[in-house]
Amino acid sequence: MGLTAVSPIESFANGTPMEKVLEALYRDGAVRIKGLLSPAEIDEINAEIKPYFDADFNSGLDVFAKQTKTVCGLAGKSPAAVRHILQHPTVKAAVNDVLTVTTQSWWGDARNSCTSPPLLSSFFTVRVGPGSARQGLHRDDQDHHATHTHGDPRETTKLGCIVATSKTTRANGATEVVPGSHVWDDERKPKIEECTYAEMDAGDCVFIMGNCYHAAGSNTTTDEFRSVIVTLFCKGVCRAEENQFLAVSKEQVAKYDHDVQDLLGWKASAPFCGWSDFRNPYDLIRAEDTTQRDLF
Ligand SMILES: O=C(O)CCC(=O)C(=O)O
Ligand SMILES: [Fe+2]
Repeated sequence: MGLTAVSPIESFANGTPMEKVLEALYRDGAVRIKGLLSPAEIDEINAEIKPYFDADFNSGLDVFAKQTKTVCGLAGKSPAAVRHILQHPTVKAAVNDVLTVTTQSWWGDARNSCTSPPLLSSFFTVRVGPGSARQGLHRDDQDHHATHTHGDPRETTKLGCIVATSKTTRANGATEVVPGSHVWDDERKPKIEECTYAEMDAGDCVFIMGNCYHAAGSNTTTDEFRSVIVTLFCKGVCRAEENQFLAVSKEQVAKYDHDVQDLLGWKASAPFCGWSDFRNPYDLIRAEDTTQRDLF
């Protein structure tokens, strides 16, 4: 019948008080902000990323259509994206509210209250090319094997901020979102009829809770590229206690047996935790054929 009963994700103007934005985010699992970045800021980011797209990188992963290009590691490639997204006051406020963890614990006779600040989890572009099939609906907090049992909107380890760097439309692959799915249990399977589409102008963003089902849409156009920057943040506790990447040089890790390399973090944890350029990090230190990447 063409008509869908799924309500659109609520949109707010940039600068709307955070209480209103967060209320909608916790209620629906996702919320849009119009004009988070200015056209000049988007141009600056796109100019910094262009050489990497021109280098024609394709993840080779099944979770992206083969016509979809990705550029990962933006924190090292685009200082403008760092400034305009990671340091944006609205992004910081949302991330801190969703992901800051404060817990009380005993240390001897002292009752300590400690606060763990959020971390950047991944920072990459997704350019969906003409003819791309839709991605599978998924929750981004699956990386941390998060479980959802209490119907609690905040029961997640992650928050996503997807910034449009081109116009995104239903036809060219706007992000599919299932509003309300953030409070579902882990058995319920999301259906396409339950999706709405996060259509955006360049500079708009959608925040998506890590427990909310979503996917890159299909691109049914013949000539439009749909580009977004996916910025995922996670709870600061989602890491090892001692930083083994700084404790042991890459050269020394390469000399250890594979089981030690794995313990030091050079084997990704399935699904999708600990990758580098969407590859298993051990690809960087092991000489043998590494076609099995163990990401999923
Ligand atoms: O490209 C998009 O719209 C979403 C991509 C996504 O959900 C992901 O890669 O986890
Ligand atoms: Fe995702």
